[in-house]
Amino acid sequence: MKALVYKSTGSWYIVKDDTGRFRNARIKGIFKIDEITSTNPLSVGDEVDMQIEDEVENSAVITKIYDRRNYINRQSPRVKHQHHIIAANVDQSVLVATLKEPRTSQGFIDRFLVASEMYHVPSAIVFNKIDLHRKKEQQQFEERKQMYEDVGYKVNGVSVKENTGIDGVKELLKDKITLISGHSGVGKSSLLNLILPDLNLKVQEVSGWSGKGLHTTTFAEMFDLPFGGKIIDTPGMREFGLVDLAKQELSHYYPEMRERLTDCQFNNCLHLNEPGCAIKDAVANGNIHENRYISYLNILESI
Ligand SMILES: Nc1nc2c(ncn2[C@@H]2O[C@H](COP(=O)(O)OP(=O)(O)OP(=O)(O)O)[C@@H](O)[C@H]2O)c(=O)[nH]1
Ligand SMILES: [Mg+2]
Ligand SMILES: [Zn+2]
Repeated sequence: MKALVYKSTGSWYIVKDDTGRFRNARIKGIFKIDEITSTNPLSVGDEVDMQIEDEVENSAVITKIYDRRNYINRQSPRVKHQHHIIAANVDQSVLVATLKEPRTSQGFIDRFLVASEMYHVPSAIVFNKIDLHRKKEQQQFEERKQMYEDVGYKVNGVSVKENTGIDGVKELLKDKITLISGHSGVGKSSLLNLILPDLNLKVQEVSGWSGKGLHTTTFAEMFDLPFGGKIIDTPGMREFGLVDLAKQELSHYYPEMRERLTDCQFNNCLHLNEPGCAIKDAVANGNIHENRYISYLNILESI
């Protein structure tokens, strides 16, 4: 019987079968998937075949994994060269960011966007905790919103605490399979609890907030949205390591650069100091946001 993986801990899984029933499943034996070296063979969003093992215990054995439409990788936090597949077969990736408690840097946001472009997964940004914005943050929010919308990304400002802007997020999520990412403490689980009132996901105690991020969610998990679609909550992340990215490719993953690349004099232009560079011209003319170019340089240097 076909089933969909809703939760993966790396050693056991929760799957939903074709009849809509949830089961505890495990893998029997070893099967290799694609050519990826991954610390977890199956991830949330994987389509599988399963056999019922025990009706009473509600257990099942996974016997086959179907080819993935796409998958989202993260560098394993423990082993540098190993990848950890966070989710498979997603329609879009949404970053929850905050300008305060904790602060999400532009560099982190741009790394997220680059990673999504690499996977060919459409992405959007939700700025949460706008209730905490004072004049400075509000101005920064408006600047960033404009900057990212100009490039073509959707940006929403919300407060889960005060229930503002949530309709816009629901519209964004409707009928799609969405992966939610962001630093620990930005309110990913809180957002899901608001959208899915019966859910009761564990969130950080307000008193426990130390500014460090305590990682309240430990495994990625998928949920059905009552208005259509699915959403995947993930553990908070500190950094966005970009796996398998060459310097030469980076500008392809900045949409505003990608569309101008053929205008550079050299086709291997890195847009640093080369003559006839269309990207540097566009930055000088204000057609590419200077902050985006700066983040490009920072990422380039880190590769
Ligand atoms: N002021 C304010 N606080 C919020 C808002 N949304 C969430 N919080 C608080 O932020 C804290 C962290 O929320 P979580 O939902 O646990 O964050 P998370 O992103 O799931 O964190 P991890 O699971 O560790 O990745 C909690 O104390 C929430 O009550 C908001 O809109 N405004
Ligand atoms: Mg959480
Ligand atoms: Zn160039």
